[in-house]
Order: sequence, then C-alpha cells, then structure tokens
Amino acid sequence: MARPNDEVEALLREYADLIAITGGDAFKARAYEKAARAIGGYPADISRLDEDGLREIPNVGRSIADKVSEYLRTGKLAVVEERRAKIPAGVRELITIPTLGPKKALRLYEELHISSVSELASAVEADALADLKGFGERTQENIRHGIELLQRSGGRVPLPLALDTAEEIVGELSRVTGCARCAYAGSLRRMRETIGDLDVLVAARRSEPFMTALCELPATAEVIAQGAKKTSVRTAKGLQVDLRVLPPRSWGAGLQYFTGSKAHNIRTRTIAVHQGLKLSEYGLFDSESGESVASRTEEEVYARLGLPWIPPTLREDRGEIEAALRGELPEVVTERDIRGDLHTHTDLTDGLAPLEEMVEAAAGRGYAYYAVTDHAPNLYMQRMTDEKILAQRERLRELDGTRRRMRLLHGTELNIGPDGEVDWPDEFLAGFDLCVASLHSHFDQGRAAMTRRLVRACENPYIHVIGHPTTRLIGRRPGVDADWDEVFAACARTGTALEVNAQPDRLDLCDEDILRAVEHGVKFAVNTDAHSVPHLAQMRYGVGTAQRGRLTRDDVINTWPLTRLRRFLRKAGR
Ligand code: DGT
Ligand code: CA
Ligand code: CA
Ligand code: ZN
Repeated sequence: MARPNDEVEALLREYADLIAITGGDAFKARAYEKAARAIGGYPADISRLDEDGLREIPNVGRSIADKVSEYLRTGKLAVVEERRAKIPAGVRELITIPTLGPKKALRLYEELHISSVSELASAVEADALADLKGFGERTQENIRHGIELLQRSGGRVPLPLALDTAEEIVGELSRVTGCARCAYAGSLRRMRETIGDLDVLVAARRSEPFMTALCELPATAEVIAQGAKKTSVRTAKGLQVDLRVLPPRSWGAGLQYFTGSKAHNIRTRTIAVHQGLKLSEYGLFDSESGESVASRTEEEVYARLGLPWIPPTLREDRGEIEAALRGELPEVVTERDIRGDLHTHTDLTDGLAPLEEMVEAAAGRGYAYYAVTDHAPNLYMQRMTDEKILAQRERLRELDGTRRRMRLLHGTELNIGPDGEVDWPDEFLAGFDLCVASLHSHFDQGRAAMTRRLVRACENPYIHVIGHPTTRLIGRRPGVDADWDEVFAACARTGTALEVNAQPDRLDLCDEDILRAVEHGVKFAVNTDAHSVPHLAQMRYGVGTAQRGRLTRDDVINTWPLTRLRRFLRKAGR
C-alpha cells in the first residue's frame, strides 16, 4: 500500500507545479516542494499525526499542516481541485520534459492549446512552435531532445512503484482462501531498472477467486481481460498487472518460466530439448512419454537440466548459463552481506534528518559501520564551512560506537570541478575517514576533458569513492560522455572504488557499466546516498543492480569487515 506520506508528497508536488504553471509565487511553489520532500522522507506515518505533530516535520508550517490535515480528513485538497479545473493534467505532464519550465508550458497551452506531450511532439514535428516568441531554435531543439528522453523510457515504470504495487497485490492475494503460493515474477524479480508490467503468480487449485480478487482490489482501475488462466488489469497509476494461476505442482516451472528473461528461457528450453525433455510453464516433461520429471520448485527444474539454481537477477543470457555449466556461477552479493552505507547526508546540508536520527536508523538496520558524507563547500547552495563540518565531526566522534556498537566514519561528498579539482586542500581532506567525490555540474565538456577530469579525481589520494559516476537520471538525463574504459582502468590502478548509487532514479553505475568495470578489476561501493531515513532502505535497489552486474562480496568494499575497509581507505600516496 502506498504510504500516506507518499500520497501527500505527490499531492503537494502537484500543487507546487500547478502554482508554478499558473504563474503563482515562485517562493510559494518552492515552499510546497520542500514540504513535499520532507513529508515523503518523514519516517513516521503522517496519517497518525495531529496538527502539532505535522508542524514538527521540517519545512511544514501552519498553512501546509492545515492542508495536509484537510487531505487526510477528506481525501481531497480544495486548492488543488480548483487549479486542476483550470489546467488540464496534460499541461502538468509537459513540465516533466526536462528543459521545459512551467512558464513555457503555460504559454504552449494558452497560445497553441497544447495539453499533452504527444500533442507537443506533433507540434514540434510540424514546426508549429517557430512563431512563438521565446521558442527559438535552441529551445525547440531542447524540447525535441527532452521528448525523446521521455519516450525512450516508453511507458515503463520505475522500480519503487512496481515493487510497492507488487508487494501490495501479493499481500492481498496471499490472504485469499486456497492460496498455496503467491509471488511476483518477470522483470521485477530480475530487478531490471524499469518495469514494463507486473507478472504475479498464484499456486492454487481454483483460479477464479484470485482473478476476481485482483479485479476488485482498490488499486485496480481498469480490467483489461479476465480469464481462467490469465487476468490483466491496469492500476490507477497506469501499471499493467498480469496474474496467472498455476496448479500447485507446477509452481517451480511456472515461476521459472514467467521470471524470464525471454532470452534466458530460450537457453533453458534448448538445454531441455538436447536432453530429450520439454520445458513449459507447467513443468519439465519427458518428450517421449510426456511424463513430468520436475516442476514443483525452481531448484528441481534447474537441477534436472544439470544447472545450479540461478539467481533471477542474472537471468538475462549474459553468460550466466555458460558460467553455471562450468560450475562458476558467481556468488552474488546480497542485502544481508552489506555491513554499512558509505554515502549519506544529514540536515547539515540537503538531507532532511539530523545526524542522530540517521545514525539511529542505520544502527537499526544492523550495520557494523556507517559513513556520513555531507556536501563540501563548492556546492555553494549547501553553505558548508570548515567550522560546520568540524563541529559535525566532533559530534560524530561522540556518537561513535554508542548505537549497537556501530562504528561511524566521518566523510564528505566532494564536488569534482571542471578540471578534476575538489573543494578542500589535502591537509584538510586528510582529516576525513572517507571521501566520496561526484560530478554535480559541467556535464557537457566533451569526452576527452571529461575523461581527464574523472581520472584526475581517481588520482587524488584522498578520494576513495566516485559517487554516481555517470550522473544519469533514468528517463531524464543521459550519463556524461567519457572514455569509461580509461576511467575504470584508472580506478583499478589507484584503488578508487566506483559507486553503485542505489537511488532508484539513478542506479549509477548501471548493470552494464558494472560488468565492464569488473573486467578492469575495479572495486565498488553500493551506497544509498540517503537524504532521509526512509532512503536508507533503498539499499535493495543498489544490491539488485550490483547482482545484475555479477558483483560478489569481494568486489564490494562495504561488505568487508571494518579492518579490511580501513586498509582500502589508506590509499597509496597518502
Ligand atoms: P517487462 O514486463 O517488459 O518489464 O519484461 P518481462 O521480462 O517481465 O516480460 P513479460 O512481462 O513480457 O513476460 C514475463 C516473462 O514471461 C518473460 O520474462 C518470459 C516469459 N514469457 C512471456 N511471454 C513469453 C513468450 O512468448 N516466450 C517465452 N519464452 N517466454 C515468455
Ligand atoms: Ca513483466
Ligand atoms: Ca507481462
Ligand atoms: Zn550525495
């Protein structure tokens, strides 16, 4: 179930957008955006808070608290309804195009009656924007590029929405009488970075109660097709869900089949054929007698094919079958192997929670160590100073070891400047236990300059981890252009780890980049880059991505015991 916090976050963001589109006070729009973020990141369920409780959330004042309680009480927010009536939903969709601001979106609507991305795409195509003041060649080009990025994500949804929906549906269907097993399969089980549709499986003798239950779920907005074997619905958030009900004895075969990928299944079916067997969603059968030889569990099915069980995140036909046949399947890292998070923020910069709360929550996750890495002074809007970071260090040293004996590392997230330079001089950097360094601007330098910039960061003896290395934002911004093989080689040579940033809209490095970097012998850090307490739980997306990149414990520095990690942090040249 979506948390009330998430619902309110979305609503307040919409309100902020609507204020901006209708030309309202920019300051007010920004205040709502900040409140939205704070509420989304607030650890407690806001539907249980009274007005006073609400006002304790950072960036939530009286007027916003009033609106939140109005929504919690009535399920509606009058001011949003009013503005929705004036502005078609599609106009708001326009501002999801990177580089298209609210003012331009409103003008497109008022002057050309454009109220959706596809209408805008046709207008650009027909060169209908040329006469509009302020929409010069460059703007049009930006819009064209932005639309392309949006369309490339092609209606696929981000992991968190898919996972939340899947867990809700699996929870509901598991409660239906007669349910022997229930799970999600498909690309979500393989943890692809975006999801086309959900594939939910049930093992039961009768299918009808489950098909009906799915159609009647509160999340279901539309029934696409209802049948005895398969039912498809669409949720209110536009996600398609396919439900299949299998006989309990076919559970393992069904799970294997519908987990995919298609490419992986083609390989397993071929292996079956070579052994005189036939593999389907119902089981593995002897081709001649038709007798079932394995079907109850995935392990049985793989074993009968002469293969070990293959983790779903590897099932892409990217060499996993060959490795399995050779008995060299990597033992991929799991969430339980993670001993600490090495890139996190507090409210000293742009995080939402104070140091104490982040530390408490991290200890609650059972971590052995935890690094705090607030932004350094060169991201000017964060207003970091030497005094502030040293005061934080002092407080952190006091807290060190006091929460379930978790050890604290004092770090920072440096900004890699256009020439590879960073925020502080060496003497000052030497005082940190760990430095992450990331790109935050100047993304269009060209390949050679960008490569030099990143290599120089690796060669800095005080930089241990390159944060979100490509800076891509899934569906919104491509990664920077660099000679990555050269960067990966520099990482391996200098003992600099690459981050697998777990934020679900980043997942940076992505699986394919990881596979390439591993070839160079690079080490990795799987980090959440948490800006709030709930973000710490996003580790699962980072681990999923690391698995898809075939990383083992040995490849990931934050699975190591602290003594080994500390050795890694004593980088050559220091
Ligand atoms: P998605 O939904 O685009 O994110 O990706 P998947 O992998 O979830 O694809 P989907 O939903 O079309 O099908 C789920 C799995 O079911 C797929 O990974 C393999 C299996 N499957 C579905 N249709 C076929 C088919 O026609 N042939 C084979 N071999 N497998 C299929
Ligand atoms: Ca699917
Ligand atoms: Ca499907
Ligand atoms: Zn960060």
